[in-house]
Amino acid sequence: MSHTPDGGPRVDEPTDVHRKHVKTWAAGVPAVAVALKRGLEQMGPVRTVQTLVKLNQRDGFDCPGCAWPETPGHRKHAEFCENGAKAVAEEATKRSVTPEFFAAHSVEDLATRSGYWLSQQGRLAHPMYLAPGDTHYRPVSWDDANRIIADEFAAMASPDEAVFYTSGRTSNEAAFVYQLLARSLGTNNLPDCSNMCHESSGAALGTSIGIGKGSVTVPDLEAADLILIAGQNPGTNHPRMLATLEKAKNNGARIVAINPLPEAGLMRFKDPQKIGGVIGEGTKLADDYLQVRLGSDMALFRGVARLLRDAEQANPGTVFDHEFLTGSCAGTEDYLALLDDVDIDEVAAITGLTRAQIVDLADAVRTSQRIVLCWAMGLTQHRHAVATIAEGTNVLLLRGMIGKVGAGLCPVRGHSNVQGDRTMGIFEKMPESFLAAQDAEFGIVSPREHGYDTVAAINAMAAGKVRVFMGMGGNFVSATPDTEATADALRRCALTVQVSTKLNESHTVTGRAALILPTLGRTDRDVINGVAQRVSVEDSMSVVHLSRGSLPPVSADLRSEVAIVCDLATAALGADHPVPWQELKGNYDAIRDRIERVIPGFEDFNIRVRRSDGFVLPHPPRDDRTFDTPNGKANFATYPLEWVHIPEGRLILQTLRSHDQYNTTVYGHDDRYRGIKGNRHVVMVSPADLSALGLHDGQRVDIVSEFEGENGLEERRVRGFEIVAYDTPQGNAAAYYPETNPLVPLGSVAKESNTPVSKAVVIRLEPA
Ligand SMILES: Nc1nc2c(c(=O)[nH]1)N[C@H]1C(S)=C(S)[C@@H](COP(=O)(O)OP(=O)(O)OC[C@H]3O[C@@H](n4cnc5c(=O)[nH]c(N)nc54)[C@H](O)[C@@H]3O)O[C@H]1N2
Ligand SMILES: Nc1nc2c(c(=O)[nH]1)N[C@H]1C(S)=C(S)[C@@H](COP(=O)(O)OP(=O)(O)OC[C@H]3O[C@@H](n4cnc5c(=O)[nH]c(N)nc54)[C@H](O)[C@@H]3O)O[C@H]1N2
Ligand SMILES: [Mo]
Repeated sequence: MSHTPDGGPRVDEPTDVHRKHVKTWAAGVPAVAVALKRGLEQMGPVRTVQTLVKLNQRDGFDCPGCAWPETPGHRKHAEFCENGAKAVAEEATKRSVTPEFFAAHSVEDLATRSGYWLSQQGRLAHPMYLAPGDTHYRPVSWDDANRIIADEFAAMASPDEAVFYTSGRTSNEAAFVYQLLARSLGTNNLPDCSNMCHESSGAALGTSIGIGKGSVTVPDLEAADLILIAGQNPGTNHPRMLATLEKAKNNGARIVAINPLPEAGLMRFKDPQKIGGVIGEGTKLADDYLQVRLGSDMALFRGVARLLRDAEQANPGTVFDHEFLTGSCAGTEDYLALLDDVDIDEVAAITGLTRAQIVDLADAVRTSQRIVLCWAMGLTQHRHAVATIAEGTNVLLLRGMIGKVGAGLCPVRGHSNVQGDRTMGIFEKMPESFLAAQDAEFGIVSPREHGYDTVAAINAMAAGKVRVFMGMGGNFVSATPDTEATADALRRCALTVQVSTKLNESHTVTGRAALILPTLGRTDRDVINGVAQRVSVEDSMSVVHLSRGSLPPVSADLRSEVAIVCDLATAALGADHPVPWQELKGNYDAIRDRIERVIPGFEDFNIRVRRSDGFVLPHPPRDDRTFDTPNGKANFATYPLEWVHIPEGRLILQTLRSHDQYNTTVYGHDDRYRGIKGNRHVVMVSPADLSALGLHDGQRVDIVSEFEGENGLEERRVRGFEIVAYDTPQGNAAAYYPETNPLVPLGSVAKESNTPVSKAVVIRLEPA
């Protein structure tokens, strides 16, 4: 893991921080240089050319980097993106992890290495088995691996002793057969990375507008006149979004960034594909930068709503979209009544903004005609995340900003197919309509009782209720909260199975037995029965399109995720099971035919997905302003106002991504835009807090989190972090994920969505 069991850094990790200038612009020439360097290091010249020209191309593969869509009609031009290129280099590396590697390194040895070291070893090349009591993984045949899992399934007292986790890179086809396997076995235990990611968005939007997905397209953003970007760092995590923002800007949009940190990518963009981006100043993005305190966005949105209401009362008929409110919304009066209690000076105190900044924002919202609200983890990973997102939605509803060109709600997804996986049924509580349709199609009986989400799965493992844990991608032990507690929970399983491309910490923290099943990635050629297979994915804006890898796999022993699931299902459920697993495995078109018959919106799937830009799934609010809620209306939410309180002498810590990582995969140690290089064990603290706490820049500290546990006040500790004085609001701190995951308490979750609260951890700093 990224820390020793007592919370210190790993021996192989660099510990000296090099300070650089904090950047005020993103991309440009350095981005190209870094991408090429990493590409050449990992892939060599031939694969670098082969991959980078195929990225997000019509006949190429979907970038495993993020879920930002391609601009329709433009997929023939390579859209350059530094972090997309790094993601590809990481996957398409020529290095490989062979059985000889595992013979040389015991699991105990591997467990002392950092995540960075593990992933640098290269692509997993052979199925490996760790037998009970063994010290080393040893090679195993695919047939034996499937038999080991099938035997363990057979030994379960109930199908609910199995847990099937999914990370968001899995294709639609693989996700569909994977959930079909879980439900054929008889369990809905299908936790996924989304439970830690945009679950709060799905929960809020589901109640408010009847569908948990965003309502805008790229052309909408380009046509907007006001774009609010709250709790998102697109310069690092969705770099291709910057090109869209630049276009919107050139079309006259005003951009407002709402973020505790001055993120370079929100300030200025130098497009490396344009001469102006190479030698010029680039394009200014955010017109206004609102440096809010962590967890204060709900108060800000409510303050804006109050000012809108006051303006409407002063000049009736000029602010609200009355036709929309009367015809399409419910709960408007209740919500407006709630605004009586709002005091703008209090909102200023909560957010850390000035009254003038809040009034300015409200004026912008009042006078703009096409407003888009974008957000990501800065809103979703709070205790009151669902209420916060619902509040932002309320503001847009007041102005009728949904279901019209240039306006709408834009939760920006993370993993490249996390949205598609959910559409395919990766969810512990899929609706009856899905289960009934699937049962009718296949002649199975899916269980109806809801399964475990991610946090519930950890609790069940800790309670000894889980026999088999299977991970379809991802890095469960590092991505989840409360690392040591989660690790102990995983160790209680009889068997842990990881379907993976790269070595990670979840291969070193195992059940009594463990399997590593190496799989093909997006960039790899996938040939079954002599026919090249293609998979499909759904991006953040509900566009479904094909992806085909073309690189020769690093080893002949890799299998596709679809093949792995179908062969396991055959071994576990028998050749005469009603689902024709081998037929599905033999041709992915057959899987798409089934998806078409089970899931609405996939009519003529195989035909439409072959069109150059794929096709867009239905979205009632966006398509025709209809709302698939129980009352058929868009609903105003009326949550009590909440924000994050900062206890005396304590700080609120957000855990976030550096510019040089993909979730738990650390690409390198250069958080270039924030000017922090060489060491990831850092904590960013405001100069004002440093003097108040008697600490100083460069000092080594332990970070201790404090929370109310089952046994009263509990703490967690990580050691050896270096303080970096940084421009963050007073009372707020920031440090990298996953190094700080041990600090996030398992019991600290968002209401309704059960998402771990990774952006508001109460901490104190103790000099080391
Ligand atoms: N290169 C790269 N790309 C990625 C990923 C990656 O790790 N690396 N991860 C992918 C995944 S799975 C996801 S979910 C996305 C994540 O994309 P982001 O959500 O951009 O990721 P984070 O690094 O968690 O950044 C959170 C941002 O929100 C701000 N923030 C934190 N708390 C608050 C708050 O209370 N209010 C406001 N207004 N702002 C706040 C932080 O300062 C930071 O700028 O990126 C995806 N793309
Ligand atoms: N403290 C804190 N915790 C967080 C977050 C945070 O902001 N703060 N963010 C949360 C979020 S938003 C998310 S999405 C989760 C991420 O949680 P996960 O999705 O579980 O984690 P990743 O690091 O993306 O998974 C990386 C691993 O996936 C495997 N992999 C990569 N590509 C493929 C593939 O094509 N197929 C298969 N089978 N395997 C593949 C590789 O082995 C790699 O090691 O973490 C969450 N945890
Ligand atoms: Mo995510």
